[in-house]
Amino acid sequence: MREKVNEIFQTDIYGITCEALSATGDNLEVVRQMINAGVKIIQYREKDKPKKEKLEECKVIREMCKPARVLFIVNDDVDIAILCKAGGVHVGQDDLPADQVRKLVGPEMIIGVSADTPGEVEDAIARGADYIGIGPVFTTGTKADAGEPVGLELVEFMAKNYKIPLVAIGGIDGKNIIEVRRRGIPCSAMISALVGCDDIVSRVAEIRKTIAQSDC
Ligand code: 3NM
Repeated sequence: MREKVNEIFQTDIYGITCEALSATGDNLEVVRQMINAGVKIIQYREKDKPKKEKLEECKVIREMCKPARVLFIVNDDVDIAILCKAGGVHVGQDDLPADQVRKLVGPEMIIGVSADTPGEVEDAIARGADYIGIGPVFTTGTKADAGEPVGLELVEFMAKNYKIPLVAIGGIDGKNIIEVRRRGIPCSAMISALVGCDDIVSRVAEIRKTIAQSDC
């Protein structure tokens, strides 16, 4: 997968789990619906579950993603990503740096890093990150410590100045995704806009219709 990272991150929607916010109350159902909706990148993100439980869920999700050719990424837990043979792992600024993560995960796994300043992006690139998550672009209620919104100007700056695949995150929904795309980042990560609805397949179809009707 890693050699195809540029191609993979041309996709429009990067889905992220959050059981507490999900309409069905079940991560596996959320993932099943995301896969049926044609979402091609799915991240497992659970802050409050015991690791043992997270590993079991991730093993099941990995098996669901494989036949659908969906890139499965584990948030934060490098050990779980290795153990469930995920396609990728995503780390924040307070987690292990990408060059150290690489030593643990080997040459094949995709490493994503959250960064919200040019300095953080350049550091992550120098340490061998494969993609960068930028946010929060808009106000979000999903991540308490996300900080102030970085705004669309930064999205545009990052898109113009860095060749590495970028993912926009934070407060993105079926409407403002168009603004993010217009500023040059094709791939948007979403939690509440997807997991919070009963029918993720219809929601994704609606978002894609809006994208198709827009000029970007
Ligand atoms: N990371 P929603 S914002 C997980 O800025 C996460 O790095 C962020 O949730 C960052 O789509 C965020 O519901 C929450 O706003 C995204």
